[in-house]
Amino acid sequence: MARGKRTYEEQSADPAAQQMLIRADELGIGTAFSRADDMVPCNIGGAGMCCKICGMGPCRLTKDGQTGVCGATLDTIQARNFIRAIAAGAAAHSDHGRDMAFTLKAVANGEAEGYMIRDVAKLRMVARDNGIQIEGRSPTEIANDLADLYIAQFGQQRGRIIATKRAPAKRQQLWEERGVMPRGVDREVVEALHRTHIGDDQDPEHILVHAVRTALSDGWGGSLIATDVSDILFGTPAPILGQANLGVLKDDMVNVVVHGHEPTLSQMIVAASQDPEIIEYAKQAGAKGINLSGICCTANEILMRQGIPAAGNFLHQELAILTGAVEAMIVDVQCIMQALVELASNFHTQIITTSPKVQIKGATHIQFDEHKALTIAKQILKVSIDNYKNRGKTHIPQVREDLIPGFSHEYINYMLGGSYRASFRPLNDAIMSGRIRGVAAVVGCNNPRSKQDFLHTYVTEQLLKQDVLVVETGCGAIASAKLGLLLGEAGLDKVGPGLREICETVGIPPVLHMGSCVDNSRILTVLTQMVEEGGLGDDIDQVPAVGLAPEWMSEKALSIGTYCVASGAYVIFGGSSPISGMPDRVADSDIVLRFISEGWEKLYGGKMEFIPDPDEMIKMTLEHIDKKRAALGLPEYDPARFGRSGDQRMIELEQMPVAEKRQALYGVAAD
Ligand code: NFS
Repeated sequence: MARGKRTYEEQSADPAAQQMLIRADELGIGTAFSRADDMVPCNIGGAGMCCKICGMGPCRLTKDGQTGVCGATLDTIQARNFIRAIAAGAAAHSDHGRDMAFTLKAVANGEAEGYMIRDVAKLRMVARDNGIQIEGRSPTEIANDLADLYIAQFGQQRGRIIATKRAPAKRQQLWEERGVMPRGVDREVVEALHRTHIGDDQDPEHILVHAVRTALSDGWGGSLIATDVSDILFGTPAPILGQANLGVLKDDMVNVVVHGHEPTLSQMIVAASQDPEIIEYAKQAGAKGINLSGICCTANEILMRQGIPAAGNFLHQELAILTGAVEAMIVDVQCIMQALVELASNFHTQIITTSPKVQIKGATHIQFDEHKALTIAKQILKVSIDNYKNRGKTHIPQVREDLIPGFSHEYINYMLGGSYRASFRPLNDAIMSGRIRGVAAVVGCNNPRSKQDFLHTYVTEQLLKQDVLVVETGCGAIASAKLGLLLGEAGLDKVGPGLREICETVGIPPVLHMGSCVDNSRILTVLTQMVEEGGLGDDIDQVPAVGLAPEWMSEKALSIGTYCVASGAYVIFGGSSPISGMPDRVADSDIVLRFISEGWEKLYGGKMEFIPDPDEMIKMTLEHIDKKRAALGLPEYDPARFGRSGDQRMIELEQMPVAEKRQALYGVAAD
């Protein structure tokens, strides 16, 4: 049925989502999908041409040569809008990292109920790499020092964020030369706000220098710290079986959905949900037990560590409640729609906010405190169980897919060589020979302005056919999971012959789920290790790799894109550009847009482009990969050259007549 401006099929590529959108209409309930149809985006603000940083405006610059009341030119306004978005994104990721570091400190001091140091090996490795003495010291002693060191990175005023030392040597030198080496996380974010206050930095290129420094404080600072500490406290991910989509909700169990980002709470909810006392409590309420699932990046955190199913990605948060089967949605920080509370009032679902930073009017607030984590997690679960009796009719779409997430860089390294010879050599060799044409990171959000999951999965599938190995994080990874691309056997018939051979040999799916959005730091580590392994140049900008965020919507995505560019990557965003200008109406209103592409490429070897058309995205990705291959002197990619030694070939050989098989295998005719 067509309604509003788009059909259900135009709103989402996911059949489970389509079912729930029909249900929403039957009930007369709006969702982000319908609100996006009703809300025409402001074309002036959308193009970055509106300035509202002071009370003399807002100033909308829509004519050639026009300036704001203060005299600000269009390019200055666009650069200011852009850096403010990046600063907000960097702040969000980094504040998450800060909280993780504080939790590590509390664990080291024995003050964090329910937590422990799960990955002592990673603790020791990270501590050693950061110059902390590890010999003869207990894990808590080491963790104490590491927590202090990491906490200090946020408020550090001078010097450089310590994790930047993990980048390739040449890249570090480039950052020093360009004046973008981040000093401290908070300092860069604060300076971004200061510089964009009325009457401060007014040279767009100069503003964008600091945009790069701010983003680097996220990627090689806050996010990297978040990933390190999460692994130390909750375990470094390794492949595990999981499931994704709304079909993971269960009719006969108490459904608790955790949504947000920080693993501190969700990990404790996982632990509490396995507590016999809580399971018994659920049974007494008439349920078979507790069924935990996740939405957004908190889903990724518990999916890749414990195999807890993902109910969906960003646009599934409302759809999960529409099933009528969710007793409680427990949220912490980031990507939580305010609409949840109003939507939930149509059902029995309780929205429970938990962060001291995030409250929503109408939601139940049970504040989380890592010092009493397990107690609070149990309290939250009891409130959820008590709500089971209020459940009405349910509509759970029976749509779910298996997946194997958990490809941390440590595991990829191990998987390529085993514990005997863990190494990135096989991956580099596969790229150098041309079996793998290059690597693409397909990451980022859902955006209701485009068909949910379509851009992610279309781009992913097309790149796989071109022998491009795909790594994914965030909501993009959940999109591919829902389509069944994160399973080896399910995906291999869709990939190119050379990539297939590698996947079969190593035993990996062609799309590697590397975690949540802060775990894009893992991708930086993989790229660095590929460089250090040798054969693919001496810096990240030489590796045949591209980053894509086809359905981006959050400011965090802009920060990620910017630190990836500054690290040397070509980054393609889908959808619209927040600084596009309107070149058809205002000449040269795309100066900033051009600068972050051509200008940044000259400065950092990476560039940022906004390309709405998925086929164009794929074309540009492949052109870039081939350009980088040629610059490295690697053989031209030729799909006909490989693919004759994998599992598929074995099946073909099995079916051949003996003589033909001898000829194929040994090059000799039958006797
Ligand atoms: Ni990333 Fe994760 Fe999803 Fe986008 Fe939001 S959940 S941190 S921002 S919407 S990918």
